[in-house]
Amino acid sequence: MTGCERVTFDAVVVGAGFAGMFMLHRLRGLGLDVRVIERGGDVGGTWYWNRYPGARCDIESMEYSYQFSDALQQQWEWSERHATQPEILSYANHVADRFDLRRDMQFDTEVLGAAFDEAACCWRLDLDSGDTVSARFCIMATGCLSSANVPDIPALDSFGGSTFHTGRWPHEPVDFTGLRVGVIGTGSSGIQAIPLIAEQAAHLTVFQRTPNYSIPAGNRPLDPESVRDIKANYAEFRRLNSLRSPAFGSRNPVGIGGSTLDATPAQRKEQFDFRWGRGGFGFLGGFDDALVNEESNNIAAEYVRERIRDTVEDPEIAERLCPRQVIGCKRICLDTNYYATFNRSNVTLVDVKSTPIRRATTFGLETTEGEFPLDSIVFATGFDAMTGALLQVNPHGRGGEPLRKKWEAGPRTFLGLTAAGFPNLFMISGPGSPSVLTNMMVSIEQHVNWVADCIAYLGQHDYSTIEARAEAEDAWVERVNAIAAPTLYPTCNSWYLGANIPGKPRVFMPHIGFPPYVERCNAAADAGYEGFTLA
Ligand code: NA7
Repeated sequence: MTGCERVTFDAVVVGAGFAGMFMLHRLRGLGLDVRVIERGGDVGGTWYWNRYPGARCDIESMEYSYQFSDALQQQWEWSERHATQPEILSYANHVADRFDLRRDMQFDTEVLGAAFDEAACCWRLDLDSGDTVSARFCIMATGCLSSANVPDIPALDSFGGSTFHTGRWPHEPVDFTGLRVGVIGTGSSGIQAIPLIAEQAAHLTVFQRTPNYSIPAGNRPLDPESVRDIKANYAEFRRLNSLRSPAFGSRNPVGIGGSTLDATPAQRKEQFDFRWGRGGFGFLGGFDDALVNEESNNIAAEYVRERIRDTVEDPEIAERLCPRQVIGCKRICLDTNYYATFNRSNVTLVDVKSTPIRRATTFGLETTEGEFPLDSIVFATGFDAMTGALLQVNPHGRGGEPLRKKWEAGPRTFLGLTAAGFPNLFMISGPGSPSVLTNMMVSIEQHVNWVADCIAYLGQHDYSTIEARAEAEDAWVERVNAIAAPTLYPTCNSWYLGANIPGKPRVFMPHIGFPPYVERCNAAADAGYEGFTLA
């Protein structure tokens, strides 16, 4: 541990969501002095900020939880198949209390910048409190979906009503009773919020740019017998999940497999009917080629379009709600009564692709078709995903190189955990790792464990720094692209590609496939951190 004597902390962790919380716990276990810096007022990350009506996790609750403590997973009781935001937040609070995490956390504090001091071999972080803290290790646990995207609507300042973003929802209750509300955006957040806002508001106008595929969530109270069954063998349940590409769903019904094209129409219908009725993720699981064969994909897509046409009474509105892109290219949404909401007399659907929003006015939004009077606008317009929060802090590495410059043409990492030129900086679920294509809790724990083990190794072998090698990073970027290229993922404008943010480089950011990824991370560590320079 040479050259780093003057640091304030051994490690600084940015973010107190599920990644930052577990990172603190693991590093404390190594005897490190750690400080977590969090811009929110408490723990929970995504679940602290996304308090909009209807917010729920799309991963099932028996899986969307930590596995590092068996006592914790045995004692915590989830109530529903898909947990609500308040329930997940109370889980985060329980974990913070149980492991006494808050005493090393600093809330309501934003990290404005971070720079590697080569002479002192430490990271210096500037905080909005005016303080600077230094640490040997800087761990960015800033989340994949935490930098809110608010579209640049001309004259938005002139709007006289209230505005909200789903990802920065107020902590006080929001009451839309008697109001005319506009929701912009029909991704997961919009699709969850729209049915509930429609029930409360006097009138709801939905401004849709691209229709999305949504499958019934099939949410329900958890069956006590199935909970007992999972808890009796939780470790095995976790192990089986970790062997699957998205790291969840080992209990989802097994499909026919093979190509959709080889199945008879009756077999296809049976699979899709069953999966649609069962609800939740797993709709595409009947066959193996939904995300690699366009024709097969279109059979599944057409099935969903048929369900939309069955549900929505006005055929013209139904057609407007029918997505045309590849199904699964954007993350599939799960809903409760989304399409049926468009049968309500107080709901209007506006297609802002054919009639774009021109500007905001004092009284509402003006499209090329006319003005829509509104009292409130809800932005369900998503996030600058995967890189947004990292680039906001914009760490400066060796030679003062800003991450923004290094990533000008798209993110470059080794293992989605580290970047060449940025010693002792780790990213939890960074671009180039499976992250958003998996159960995030599983990916978070795998990353945190890898980072903690790495830091322990450095201590045991008296190394001060670890840094990804440029050639290892180049090969990794190539690998992530090569895996994604033959799939259907690059065919639409998704946030996986950064295509939702004007000007963002179009690069497929996540690594597809959890098990081979974990194998690669473990192999690097087992070989004495192959692909890294240890100094
Ligand atoms: P998403 O999935 O990025 O959805 C954002 C929505 O907002 C989507 O329908 C966008 O249309 C729409 N959008 C974005 N910018 C605009 C503008 N300028 N005008 C009109 N419409 C716009 O974010 P969510 O918060 O719903 O979900 C994010 C993830 O959180 C989700 O996948 C789950 O993992 C949980 P577009 O499709 O870009 O045309």
